[in-house]
Amino acid sequence: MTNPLFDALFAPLAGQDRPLLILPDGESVSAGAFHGMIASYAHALGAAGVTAGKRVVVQAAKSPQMLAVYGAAVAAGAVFLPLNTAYTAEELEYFVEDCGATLLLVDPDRIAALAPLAQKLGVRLESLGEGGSFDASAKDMPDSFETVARGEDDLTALLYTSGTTGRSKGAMLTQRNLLSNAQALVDLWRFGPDDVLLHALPIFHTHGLFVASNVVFLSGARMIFLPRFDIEQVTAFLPQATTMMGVPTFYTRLLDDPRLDRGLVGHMRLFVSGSAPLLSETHVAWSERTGHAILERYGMTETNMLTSNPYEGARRPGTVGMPLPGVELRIADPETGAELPQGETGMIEVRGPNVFKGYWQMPEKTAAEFRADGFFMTGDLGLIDDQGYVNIVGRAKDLIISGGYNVYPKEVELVLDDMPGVLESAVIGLPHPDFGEAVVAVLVDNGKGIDLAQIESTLRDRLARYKQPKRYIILPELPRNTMGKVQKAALRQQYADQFKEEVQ
Ligand code: MLC
Ligand code: AMP
Repeated sequence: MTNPLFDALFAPLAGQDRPLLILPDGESVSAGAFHGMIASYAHALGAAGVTAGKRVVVQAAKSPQMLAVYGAAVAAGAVFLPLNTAYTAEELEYFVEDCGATLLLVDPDRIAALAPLAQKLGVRLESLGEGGSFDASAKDMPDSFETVARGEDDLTALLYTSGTTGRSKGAMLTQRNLLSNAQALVDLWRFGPDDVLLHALPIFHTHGLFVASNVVFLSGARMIFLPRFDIEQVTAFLPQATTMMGVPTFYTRLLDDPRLDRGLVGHMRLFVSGSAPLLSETHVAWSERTGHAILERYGMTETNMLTSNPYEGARRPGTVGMPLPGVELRIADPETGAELPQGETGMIEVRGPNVFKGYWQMPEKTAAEFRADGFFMTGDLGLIDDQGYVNIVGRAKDLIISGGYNVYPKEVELVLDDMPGVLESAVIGLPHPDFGEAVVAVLVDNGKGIDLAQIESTLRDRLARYKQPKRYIILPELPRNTMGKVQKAALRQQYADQFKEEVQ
């Protein structure tokens, strides 16, 4: 049966003995074995009631098994919904309920804690990984599977992204979105069977799942598949790799390590950075230390990758390069949508086969973010310079990007405003040497006294760790403009040096 994404990414792996995933213990999973895992998981999905179009939610440790469930979902025509492992049970509940999941896969040690939630929501709960019930079910299944027919417009994945209103939205990604982007990146970045990608990103976001993994599958490359960014493992494996994709924190952490030198990266041909702004100084320091110019690219959950610096030609620090082939990009007046002349700053708007289908069951929110001619408003502000490179100069959306994870202040403020003692709050991102930006909460006391220990303890249950403020500032009142709007820019300016002295 035809299933374009499966046929391009996973079908070619069948029967190949070559290593596909090299694991930190030196073991590897061959392409053929991975293809077999996908098939048996696809049967197990069917046994769990996951038929075409149904949602399978996975909140589990990064592992070959988890990656194979992605392949299995594509094979079965199901919708894959990976979740950050940092999300709390409360956050998880929202996603499972909102998407109407059929199956929830979690690490084996979380089954007992999540059983009541699964029962309440009527979702089937299974465990994934060593000793997991889902693996046990897959074990008895055949290692070949007839893929379910799918078209390019069919939904393949739902990735939730928070919003400025505080409520997360599920970005619906189709087969075409993922495939067109992977094809463009393989070409542009010259991926091929000789490549070994050092993969230290999580696989629950676009960067680690679609950009990194799909490019490897499509090009016949292999990857060193590390559970997370651990500096010891990364420095140990770099000499065997040809490419690495990372968020800027990967590069600043490596620059802080005395082992980083030209010898360590002697086998590398390409370093890619994205998901957050790479400081020019990091780009320059990296090229002085290693002789490599980091290739910075720009993307979004809703759009996959949008622009890239060139493979050949100048990779210009502080820019995100040119639109990918097939991607239309314009700079428009945020109010009117009128296209602005080259060099002027405005909203970055995009259109192309990479752009998502809309937000899950939110037609109004979807409509509000598209122009009538089909261009999607990214919420990023930028300009196109005189050499055609896109420069991101700011964000129209109130968003903090910390270590490559997005934090929408509104979501944190809603929780803080509910706390006893808090009259109101403003959550801002301040420059941080490790995470780029760090989440900081500015609080106003309502006269009853603010108990920070209680606030921290409540937040632990309600918000993922990376969303929790790294620091609290208590003020008698928030700065406001004449319209009564909180002046976050003034707060950011006033406290810009908060983390300057932070020792890593
Ligand atoms: C971990 N912590 C973070 C954090 N990551 N806090 C803020 N921001 C983060 N990103 C918390 C930990 O829970 C811990 O809390 C403390 O900070 C220090 O943790 P650590 O051990 O130093 O963190 P580590 O596990 O090493 O993780 C840092 C990281 C990781 C940068 C390696 O966050 C990471 O892999 N980020 C990549 C995110 C990503 O893939 N983004 C792509 C999105 S897709 P404590 O206090 O309990 O010790 C996208 C589209 C596109 O944006 O264009 O790609
Ligand atoms: P996400 O919603 O997690 O996919 O994050 C997407 C956002 O990350 C974009 O809208 C940008 O604001 C930001 N982003 C991604 N890549 C870059 C980059 N190279 N430079 C600056 N910002 C980036």
